[in-house]
Amino acid sequence: MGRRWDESDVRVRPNRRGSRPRTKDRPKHEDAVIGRVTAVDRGRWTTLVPAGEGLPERVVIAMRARELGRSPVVVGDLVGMVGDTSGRPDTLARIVRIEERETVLRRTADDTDPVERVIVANADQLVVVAALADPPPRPRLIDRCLVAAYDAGMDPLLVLTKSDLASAEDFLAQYAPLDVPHVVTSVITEGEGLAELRRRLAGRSSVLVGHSGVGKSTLVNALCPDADRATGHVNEVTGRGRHTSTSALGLQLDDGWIIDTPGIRSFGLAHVEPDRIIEHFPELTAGTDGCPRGCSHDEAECALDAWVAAGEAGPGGELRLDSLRRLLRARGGEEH
Ligand SMILES: Nc1nc2c(ncn2[C@@H]2O[C@H](COP(=O)(O)OP(=O)(O)OP(=O)(O)O)[C@@H](O)[C@H]2O)c(=O)[nH]1
Ligand SMILES: [Mg+2]
Ligand SMILES: [Zn+2]
Repeated sequence: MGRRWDESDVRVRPNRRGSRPRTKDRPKHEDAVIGRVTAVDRGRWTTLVPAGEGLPERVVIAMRARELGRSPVVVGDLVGMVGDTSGRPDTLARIVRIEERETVLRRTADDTDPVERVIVANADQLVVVAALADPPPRPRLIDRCLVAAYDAGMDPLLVLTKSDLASAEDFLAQYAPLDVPHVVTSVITEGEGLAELRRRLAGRSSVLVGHSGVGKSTLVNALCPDADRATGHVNEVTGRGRHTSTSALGLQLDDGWIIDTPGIRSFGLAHVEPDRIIEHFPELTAGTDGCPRGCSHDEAECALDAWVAAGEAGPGGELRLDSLRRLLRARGGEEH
């Protein structure tokens, strides 16, 4: 299954702002073998190591070396390993370093989870998955996921599932001014959506996020038949999924990677600066020159209102400003 990858597949490019790479110790272990983490389970990291030095592509299970300290090693990380990296049964390698990360998707501590978490590393596309029904879409959570994508320097893609149950039209209208690419899918009726999704995943490293029960694992199974990801039923009483997936899993596509994650209830965003969001509204950025220092861009003194009213942001400027404010507000407060 799938195309092999090697280190040349890891695109080298200047870190985008906000990817917050770890600076890391230069290799002490020159002979370390590089693998990509695909799963983490109770102190064991599953990695995929490309063919090399007479060995085929293989799955290598590893523990972390003590010298790694407390730094998290997450799905998507490229890690250097020493020890037994043969991938033979009952062997265990040691992770001695984490390669510099291109992106980091994180969420800050919030009411539902007191710990800041790095969710995945090195993904370049954040696929925000929402169901059109069962469970109903939660725009606020979607907005927060978009903010997280902008903050992490990842391209967002909105995937609306279960189109066999409800139409996407009304829902999409509120996203139109944001210009986020979207795909509408149904695993029941299949159709064009899944093919379009495949095209958008090609050549990329994508992570699926969304509420429990929206159909993330179902999508992954449709995209990679070997995945055999467990899928769950949406609870009829609460309308919520049961959190069928309990940990992240990286899977290789013919061309690219996809990471399935457990359903989230919230997305803590306390770490996100307003400027990181405004960067994604290029026609508005010049309008902030007239703002008072430290402007939140969501206050009476903000210069953006006058700028937009004067037509400086072009047609549709008002709707764009509304969307910007919606995302700015999405950073704080309650989520529904
Ligand atoms: N009608 C319909 N049901 C779907 C569709 N996609 C998924 N489902 C159903 O939705 C339920 C939840 O799907 P999962 O794939 O387990 O959802 P998930 O997002 O992985 O959930 P967690 O792992 O809990 O985060 C399952 O019963 C699926 O069969 C769809 O397009 N249409
Ligand atoms: Mg799942
Ligand atoms: Zn302002």
